[in-house]
Amino acid sequence: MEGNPAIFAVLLAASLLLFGCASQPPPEENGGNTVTVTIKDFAFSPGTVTIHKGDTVKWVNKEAAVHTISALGFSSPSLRQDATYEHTFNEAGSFNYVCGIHPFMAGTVIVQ
Ligand SMILES: [Cu+2]
Repeated sequence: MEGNPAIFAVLLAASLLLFGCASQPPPEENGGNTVTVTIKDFAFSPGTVTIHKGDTVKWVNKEAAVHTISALGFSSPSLRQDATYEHTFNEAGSFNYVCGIHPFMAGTVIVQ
């Protein structure tokens, strides 16, 4: 009888682990993830991100210059240093965007 509680605890922990994994679907297949694009040195990094429908791209301005995200269907306000902007992509396609202040800054979001 004395060994049983320990065995039970191990089994419980194992089953919790298994259940925990099983209850989390593979994130890349189900949307709802957030991918971060950093703005630095007057460039978007990475310049091209590939995501799935329902995912969100979060832009973070990591420099003193003010930037925006400007695309056909959406645009951000002016982003000062450390400001962020998020957009959720619910349709598949290739979406090009630029900085509205520095149009030579370009990036692409590919939504699968
Ligand atoms: Cu800019």
